[in-house]
Amino acid sequence: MARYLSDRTLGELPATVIRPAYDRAALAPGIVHLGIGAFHRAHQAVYTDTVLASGDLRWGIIGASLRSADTRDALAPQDGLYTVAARDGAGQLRVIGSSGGLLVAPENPEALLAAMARPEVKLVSLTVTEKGYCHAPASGTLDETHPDISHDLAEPGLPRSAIGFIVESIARRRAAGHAPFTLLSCDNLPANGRTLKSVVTRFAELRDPDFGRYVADEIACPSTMVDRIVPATTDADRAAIAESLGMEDAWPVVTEPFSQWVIEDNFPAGRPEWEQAGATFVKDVGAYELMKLRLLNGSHSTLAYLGYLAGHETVAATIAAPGFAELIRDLMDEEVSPTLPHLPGLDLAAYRADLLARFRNPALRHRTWQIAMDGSQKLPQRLLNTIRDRQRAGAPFPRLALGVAAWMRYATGIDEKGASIDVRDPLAGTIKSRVQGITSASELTAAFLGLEQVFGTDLPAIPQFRAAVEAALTSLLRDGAGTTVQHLRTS
Ligand code: CS2
Repeated sequence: MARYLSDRTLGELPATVIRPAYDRAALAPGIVHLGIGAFHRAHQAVYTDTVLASGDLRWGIIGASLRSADTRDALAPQDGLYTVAARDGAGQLRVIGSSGGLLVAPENPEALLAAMARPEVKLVSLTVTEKGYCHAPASGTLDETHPDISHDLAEPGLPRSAIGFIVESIARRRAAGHAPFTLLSCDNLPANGRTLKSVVTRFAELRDPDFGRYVADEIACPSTMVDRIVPATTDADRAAIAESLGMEDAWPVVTEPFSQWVIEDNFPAGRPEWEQAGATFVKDVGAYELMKLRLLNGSHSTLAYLGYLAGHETVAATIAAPGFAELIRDLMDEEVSPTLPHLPGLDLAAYRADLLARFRNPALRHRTWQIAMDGSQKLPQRLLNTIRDRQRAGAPFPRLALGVAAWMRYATGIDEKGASIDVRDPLAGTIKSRVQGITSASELTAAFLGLEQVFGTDLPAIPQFRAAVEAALTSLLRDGAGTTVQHLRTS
């Protein structure tokens, strides 16, 4: 029988593999994390692992999946241990031990609520992706018509959404006289702490206005900027890592060496000293967030849609194709950077150069299809808010508009060879019914711009915006993505 990674087999790993240097049995669960996907496991769980290794054992993580049992099924037999492989050529392997309990919310909502209500839990952190906030992406406010929100308001003791779990557990702590936890959003949303606070407060208010006031007054929601590129693990990754470990790991994560975490220092219930692992605590993360969302994620989404349409499977393959590196460089230099506030001590030119190198990392197989998911939730903070700023400044934005048009072209669900695209997006159904049978760029633009939850009411009313998107879409439909990108270079 295959040998697996576990507390029992840790001692048998090759000496080169870094492993938890603390007594895992002595960990107290100070953190409940919602959404234990690859990103959390390669980012916050690693920073926390370093804090635990320093001897502060108060911050063990109870990890919950809000949907599938996959992660728990893979990691529970391994006592929650897994490997992080940081790759850019050579790889370094590190086994992470910070995740202890693993819960699957739909199997047993009560177990998760009980964990979140434990007095030693000081922090509830989240990586539930943009759509997990059940908000309208254009406005950032709670979508009160969201089916999970209606459900969780009707059945507060059996929540489905992260928001429902958070609010019910706050109510239980309050009733039990436990101090509130701090809520830490680690998703790529603008002002993620503020957005989380707004949806949670509104949800609590809908339950009871007095409770809404309590949440508004008592729950701290620091904002964060999180950054590490973490593609979905492949079977080839599993095989290569098993080979190096000399044993199986059912779900390792593969990532880049780069990692960044900037956090607003507002933790009334206390916090781990993540600065020991390189996190930066600041008064205001706003400028860092804008820089990262607009430069990294804006470029990523643009590369994902155009790259997928041009037939490229990964980001590294896309950026290596003719015209793409120039497109992203010019997008960042000419259109995005002028919208960013000045950050003292930060060399923006070096940051942009690093980004291009990170996108080129050939050791990461980051699929364009993966990043293309949930575009309706991502576009506002990645591209549309930047366009708003450019428009206000009277400045052009052809490359940003191309990114938006590429999303539209992709979201029609048919690729350049006429094959169907597996579009994963909460609005996929709505979009499909809106664009059915439409082939002209102008009608498609109009159909998409009618999505108020994405574009708001301001953008569609701006003639320059409409015209730029329609021009880009015309070229994508007529010439295809690869040629459109190459022409940009020569035009
Ligand atoms: C990516 C991000 O999938 C996506 O949408 O743009 O997950 C990106 O890799 C991270 O934000 C990097 O920090």
